[in-house]
Amino acid sequence: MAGGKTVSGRRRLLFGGAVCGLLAACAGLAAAELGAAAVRPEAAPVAAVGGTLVDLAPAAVKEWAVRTFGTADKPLLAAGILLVLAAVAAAAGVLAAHRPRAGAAVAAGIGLVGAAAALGRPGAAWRDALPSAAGGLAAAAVLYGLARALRRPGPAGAPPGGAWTMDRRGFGRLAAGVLAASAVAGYAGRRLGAHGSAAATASRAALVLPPPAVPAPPVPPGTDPRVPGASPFFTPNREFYRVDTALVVPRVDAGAWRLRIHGAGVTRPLELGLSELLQRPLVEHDLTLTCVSNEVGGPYAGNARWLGVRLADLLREAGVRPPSEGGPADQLVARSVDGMTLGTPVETVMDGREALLAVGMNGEPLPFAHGFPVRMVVPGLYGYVSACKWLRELRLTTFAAYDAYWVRRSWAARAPVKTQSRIDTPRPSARPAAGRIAVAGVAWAQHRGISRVEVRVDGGPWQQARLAAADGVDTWRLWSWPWEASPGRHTLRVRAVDGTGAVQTEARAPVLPDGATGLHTVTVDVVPPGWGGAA
Ligand SMILES: Nc1nc2c(c(=O)[nH]1)N[C@H]1C(S)=C(S)[C@@H](COP(=O)(O)O)O[C@H]1N2
Ligand SMILES: [Mo]
Repeated sequence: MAGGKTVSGRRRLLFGGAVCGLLAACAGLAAAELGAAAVRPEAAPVAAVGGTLVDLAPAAVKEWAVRTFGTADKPLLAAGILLVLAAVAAAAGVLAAHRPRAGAAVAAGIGLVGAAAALGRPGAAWRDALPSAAGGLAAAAVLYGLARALRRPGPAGAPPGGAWTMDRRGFGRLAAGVLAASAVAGYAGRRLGAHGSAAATASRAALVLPPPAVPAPPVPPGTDPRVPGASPFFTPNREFYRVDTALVVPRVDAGAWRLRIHGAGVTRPLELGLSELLQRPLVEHDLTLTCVSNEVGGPYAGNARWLGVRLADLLREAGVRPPSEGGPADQLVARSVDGMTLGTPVETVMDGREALLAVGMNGEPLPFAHGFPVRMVVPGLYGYVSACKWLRELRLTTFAAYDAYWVRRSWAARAPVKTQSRIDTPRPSARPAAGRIAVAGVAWAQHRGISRVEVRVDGGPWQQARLAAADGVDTWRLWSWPWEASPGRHTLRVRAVDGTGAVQTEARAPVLPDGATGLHTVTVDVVPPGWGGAA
């Protein structure tokens, strides 16, 4: 046996090495967490690598992820990154068990990957590389130390030759120590990181929104018939859908927030803080926001009462004229603090509709997830071409000269909302009892309004649904239809007619490039009365 490695020695190097690699990864992540607390949460390695992957992913992959995982796509992405990291770390550990220096070098290299990703993120400064660099160094040091311990010659009489001869208990103690230190450092990093955004949290808590100079007209009675199982007219902020690329929700300190308005045709560039913005007259407006990634029947639509400054007024103040008045810019590019860009037609923003720089949502300052302190909303346009959250810059340019974020990823540059209708109840595959069943849902065609909704059962005629009262043309309209349902499997379909008289198309189109079309269809099994059906 002299000089040779035993089979069990090799196995120990393999498994012991992998364990060393995983422990080193824990130590590295914890060190990076501490570093990110000192720099900013977006600079943490998993967030930086995840953000890079989100930006690199082809539109089709992103669209598939949103469709398949919904809002769970972000935690799943993070979990995927951690799994890959674990695999690479285990491999580095096995290498380290044979060649400690080489293994440590690989660990440091993983840190460099994180650092490079962090440096490539929007708004990154050199210090954004620090969390990953610290993580890489910590991982390298821990891996080197553990690998050396693993290889240390054991007591006299044990087989020599670089096999694992350190006693298990000693190694176990070392491993437990590394784990405990990592847990403490990681936890401290998290706590300190939360403390770092305390100023933003406090600024939101302290923000008192001025009353609107132009309040929304009273909501007419009857906008919300409250059919059980159907969407409410106003979507509570907590339930409002969220679609964005931010793996870490930006928490902007309102006191430090600035907005810059500049570009082609701007004769008086503006730069404002929040208090200056709030000195302007505030307008209240009810508006349904919808996402271009919403499948027919999907959940990415919500209705809120927004409070904000008229964007057209601010643009006029800056000297901007729309193209119809000879202005040179036809595109308004909004940029967020996290580097997102969204392009909106200047003509649309200035045509008299209530395009707002919103500060309030359903009676409170914007939630962080919905763009605090200021976001844009424009009636009639999908969110990705209008609703920039965490806004920090408005630049006037042309569609010919500049493609915004989603346009570079094969989505359409211009995207007015398409007429859509959705059946909220009964749910697909429900088993309601035969008899009268309330079919109900929502229909939207922002800035055109909804004039009619029709429901069809199986191959029967289109029947007119009962429309709830309309709260203007920019919000969705609730509808219901009393169905005398007979036992058996039935298919319900819905379609809407917009305010111009155009009927929602049945033609199916995918969400890419400018929004899905087709009719929402729900199949239910109506059970004979007395069978205990359920919606
Ligand atoms: N900064 C930023 N703003 C953004 C996005 C984003 O990814 N980043 N997504 C847009 C999209 S695609 C939509 S549909 C709306 C969604 O707004 P909500 O999350 O408040 O519902 O925000 C828009 N504004
Ligand atoms: Mo969207």
